[in-house]
Amino acid sequence: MLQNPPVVLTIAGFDPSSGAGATADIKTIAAHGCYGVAALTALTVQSTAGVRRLEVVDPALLRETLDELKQDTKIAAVHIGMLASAAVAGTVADFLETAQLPCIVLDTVIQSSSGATLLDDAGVTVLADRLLPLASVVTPNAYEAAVLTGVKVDTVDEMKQAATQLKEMGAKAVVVTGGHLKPTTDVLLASNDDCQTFKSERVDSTFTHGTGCAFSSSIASHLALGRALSEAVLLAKAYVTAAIANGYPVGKGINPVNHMYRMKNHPGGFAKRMTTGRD
Ligand code: PXL
Repeated sequence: MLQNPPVVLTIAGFDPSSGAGATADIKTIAAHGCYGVAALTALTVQSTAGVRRLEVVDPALLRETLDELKQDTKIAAVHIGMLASAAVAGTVADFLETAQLPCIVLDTVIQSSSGATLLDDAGVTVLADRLLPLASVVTPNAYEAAVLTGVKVDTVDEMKQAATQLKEMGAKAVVVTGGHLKPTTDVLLASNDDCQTFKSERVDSTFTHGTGCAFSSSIASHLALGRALSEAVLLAKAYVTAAIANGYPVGKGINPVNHMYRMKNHPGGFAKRMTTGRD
């Protein structure tokens, strides 16, 4: 008998171009064979050309959505992306403090790659003080690690130091991503203080919109499927690298990763495979 796919909850903003944010997370979660549900924190006006404006969701509406999903589904993992404001970040912290949910992956979204602010300064304080200790793992990039720790984060050694500092601030485990490095290098500092580095060749591609969301949602999906954190990070890095390499131009700006690249292996698509039972 087929087992039901585990449910992964993403708490994230809406990017209408679906390169980043909740709709991109849902694609990533589906690509891993999990079932995605979403609670929106903000609406953005954006395309591949950049973020124009954002509108924060009413925190009461977000809380009702979270409570509704929690009482209806068995959530196997939680992914947290863009939070927009201190009020929204506080609402998510309030919910998680009582909800007792497993495998919480906190992607510390602060700024878009085009430079738009996606979390206000008061929100960064709530994220650091309240959400960091609630998460099973936090996944800052080098810039976010620098904002959260207050120190420069550029080299692999600095990424390791930042990860140690984030653990001292209450994080259980930390992955600092170094997509800016050549080869790209991610540093995992596990809960038992084991430190691993993950390297992959830098893909020469501009299809990089949404890499952080895809990486953190992939980790959440692997944890939901019962994998250990170090395996989840290894597989998530491989997923994002392939998703960048398989990108195609949707718009005129920084184009999205191809979340569904694995479907290319099935000529005729999933519909044929599901109706015939053959690839
Ligand atoms: O990549 C960070 C990010 C997360 N969530 C939303 C976004 C962005 C970047 O633009 O728009 C909704």
